[in-house]
Amino acid sequence: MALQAAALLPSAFAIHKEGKTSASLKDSSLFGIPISDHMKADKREFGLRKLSVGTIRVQAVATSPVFTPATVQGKKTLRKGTVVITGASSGLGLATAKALAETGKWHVIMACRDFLKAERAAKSVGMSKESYTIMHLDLASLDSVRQFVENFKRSGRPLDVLVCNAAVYQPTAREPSFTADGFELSVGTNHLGHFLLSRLLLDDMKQSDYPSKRLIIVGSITGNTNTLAGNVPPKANLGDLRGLQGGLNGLNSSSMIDGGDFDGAKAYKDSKVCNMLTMQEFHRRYNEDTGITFASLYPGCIATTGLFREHIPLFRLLFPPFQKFITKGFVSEEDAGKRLAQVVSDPSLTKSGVYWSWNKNSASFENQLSQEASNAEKARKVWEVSEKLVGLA
Ligand code: LMG
Ligand code: NDP
Ligand code: PMR
Repeated sequence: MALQAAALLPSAFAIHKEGKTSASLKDSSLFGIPISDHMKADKREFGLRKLSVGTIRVQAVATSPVFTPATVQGKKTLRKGTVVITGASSGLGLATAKALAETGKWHVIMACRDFLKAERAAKSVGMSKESYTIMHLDLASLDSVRQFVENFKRSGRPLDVLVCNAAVYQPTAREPSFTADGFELSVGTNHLGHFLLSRLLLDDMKQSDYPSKRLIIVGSITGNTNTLAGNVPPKANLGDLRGLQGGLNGLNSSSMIDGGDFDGAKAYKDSKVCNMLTMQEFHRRYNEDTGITFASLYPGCIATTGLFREHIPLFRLLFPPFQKFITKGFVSEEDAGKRLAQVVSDPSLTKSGVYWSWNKNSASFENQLSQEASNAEKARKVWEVSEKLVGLA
């Protein structure tokens, strides 16, 4: 298939254009993080860089799968890490891909549903063509997830870090829509697609010889009812999981995890609770045996991303200034990308089972999850029901 063939190309239609200007940042202290001397070099990788202006190039180079060669870093020799980022075609995923690619220490696999959009996005932020590979992944189809995993394995690359970042949010939908497998779209994409992906790729991560292997699942404050943001209605609540158990198909079961009526904003928040619970369940089951770090995070309110594309225009107009000037929770895409890039590669963020957040000075800290989002029993149940739904049990 065209897409699968394309998925193995490191770079196809390459369109260079001037990148977006970035929001201001206090470079000296890297958003105020106290940086101990020995960490400075690593942290500075995520400082601001100028983006290149280029021309339109068309290129179709078929390469055989390559194992990234070792690179020399000062005295130590460490090969380039390989990081898979889902939904790297816009917003947080793209900004993270850019931040990691420009360190020269990472090869980014951009796992995206729209190949051309991803290619344009990579070029638009100035990522060099050797720094990334785009592979097709539609999380709203379990077949596509399995196909992606096969393609990745065939590429021969090791898997060092997996970032489950992609998401959809349908705040204005009156009726649910569904994935190829008949799951309500937000939970199907944000949770179930990622659940299958990360389960299928766990063995590859185990086999990697990279010094710090990580599985990162992006969470959010809005799924946490121990915060003000998490109390804006509709609130996340997985209830007794009766809808999830029934397959979220809206026919013989509710499309909502708790069995209630469809609400797109709630479905998104519920999916984020599942993401945060899944991270903790991974930690409990696999951290000790595998040494893999499992982490989640709230990167800040990135009010300008495509996540709000389905919201009404008035919301999209007012939301960024509201977050900037009233809640002060706003963070630019670029700064949020640097935060997630830290969770991917900062040598000081290796603790597993943690939900990272950043304070006003942009220093990272271990945050407290809400009661539901840290309920071990619920995490186990979500895991067990999910593995049945995706065909793993
Ligand atoms: C729903 O509406 C939508 O229907 C749905 O489609 C989806 O978008 C969903 O969550 C997403 O939201 C929520 C709606 C109702 O909120 C609104 O957006 C309406 C706005 C009302 C405006 C109020 C004035 C605020 C002043 C700001 C002005 C400027 C700019 C406008 C910006 C617009 C962008 C938002 O929400 C409500 O019911 C409103 C009341 C919400 C308050 C919730 C807070 C409750 C807190 C309770 C206790 C907290 C305890 C926890 C302790 C934490 C400690 C830190
Ligand atoms: P964007 O919409 O900009 O990015 C979402 C990405 O997910 C896009 O690349 C999109 O692809 C991709 N995607 C959507 N559906 C699928 C699918 N079926 N298969 C593969 N990829 C898919 O939003 P954000 O960057 O804001 O969101 C990124 C993450 O950050 C999400 O997990 C979100 O929950 C989280 N987050 C965001 C916050 C914010 O304030 N924006 C706050 C807290 C957390 P395409 O480009 O093709 O549409
Ligand atoms: Mg919120 C107090 C701070 C705060 C923060 C950090 C956020 C983040 N929000 C806050 C407060 C409020 N919001 C308040 C007081 C209101 C009522 C006016 C409010 C409203 C609101 C809406 C309607 N907020 C929203 C929406 C959305 O549609 C967004 C959403 O829920 O997406 C699921 C959203 C968000 N607020 C945030 C963040 C981070 C989001 C969106 C993204 C996400 O959680 O992934």
